[in-house]
Amino acid sequence: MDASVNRIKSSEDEKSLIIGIRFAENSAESVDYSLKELELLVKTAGGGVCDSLVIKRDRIDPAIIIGKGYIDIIGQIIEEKKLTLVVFDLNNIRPAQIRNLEQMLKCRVVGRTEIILDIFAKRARSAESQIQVELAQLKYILPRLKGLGGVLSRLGGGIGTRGPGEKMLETDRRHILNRIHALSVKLKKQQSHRNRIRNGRSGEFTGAVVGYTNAGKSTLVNILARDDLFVEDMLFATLDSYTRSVHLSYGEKTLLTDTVGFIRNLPSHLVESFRSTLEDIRNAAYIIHVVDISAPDIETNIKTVEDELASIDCAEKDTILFFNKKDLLDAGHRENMIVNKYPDAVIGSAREGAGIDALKDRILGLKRAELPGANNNSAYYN
Ligand SMILES: Nc1nc2c(ncn2[C@@H]2O[C@H](COP(=O)(O)OP(=O)(O)OP(=O)(O)O)[C@@H](O)[C@H]2O)c(=O)[nH]1
Ligand SMILES: [Mg+2]
Repeated sequence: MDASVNRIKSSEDEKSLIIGIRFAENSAESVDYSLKELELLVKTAGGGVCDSLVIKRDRIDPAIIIGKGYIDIIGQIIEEKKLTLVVFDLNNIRPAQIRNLEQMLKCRVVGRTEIILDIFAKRARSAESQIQVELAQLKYILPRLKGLGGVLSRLGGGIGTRGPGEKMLETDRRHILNRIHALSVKLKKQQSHRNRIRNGRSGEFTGAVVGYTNAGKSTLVNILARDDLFVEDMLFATLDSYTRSVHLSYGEKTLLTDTVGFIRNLPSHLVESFRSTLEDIRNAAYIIHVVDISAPDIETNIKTVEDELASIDCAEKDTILFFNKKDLLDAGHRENMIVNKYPDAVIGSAREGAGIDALKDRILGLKRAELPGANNNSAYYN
């Protein structure tokens, strides 16, 4: 049986309502921030956000997530604004909850995970990241098959259902398991290819540029390497690792690998699937952690990245914090706070080239410290 027969058409103009759930322990700001991020995610996935709603709850209703009273309110918004999609700011919504809500609201319902999977599916370019995304989709879908009546045909198309995994519509569990197996074998081959490339560079001083999505990692690698990587004001512009050579000073260079961005609540299957890409971080001699200094919730962004780094055993690696997008700050208030809190960080702007020399000096410091007897404790601020 050809699994691609039922390929669905992607819809580029879905009009959606996004809904945040606020539990007693959540602050209004954190729920708002997460909802703003979800809005950007939906837009990146090609949809439009027409309205948003925050609903207070003590707990998730096992059948319909929210209370019955809200169903009418949401139903009215859907009708008035002719919406086609409701997106909950929740991961791992149960299939039964989706089915119940869709029946009551007469509208498609998805969660954060589906949106992120969708973006990854759109962004995946290399053979390796395409396999990784498809694997993540299938692993996400597999345990949900039962709740969907055993087949995937109810998905119906649109945001949250696109990507390589969409080929598996109307396909049964056995088919999906076979496909997962075949993809895993393919991925292993790709990974050994990547390992060979990495080993070829083993003598080089290589760093990894990591950070929250949209922090400016690719822009920074561009300016450091004077190269032309794909930069865009959207989440997850980069899904593949790229390695570039960067001149530090006379006769001294480093290799720098640009990596996929992190985000709060990254679906666990995706983290798992992108492990091989993350291997580039693990194998790096040092890390440049890029932080968007203008982001509303810097501390949570930093913590998200640090937690991910810890989960791949990279917490102890030499790390240079680079606070980017300094040009977006009005007054020096936030900058002073950063300097006080992170005295070793470099503050600059990849777009304007500020802080780049200081950053190169810091890298050079790390490189020289690798040599026996070297002494380099200097810190640079910009
Ligand atoms: N104002 C300003 N914008 C910047 C700066 N650096 C990057 N940007 C912008 O921020 C957006 C994201 O930049 P990218 O370099 O793609 O960010 P990234 O971290 O690689 O993002 P992902 O690969 O999507 O995770 C783009 O619109 C950049 O032009 C900066 O120093 N100042
Ligand atoms: Mg990037």
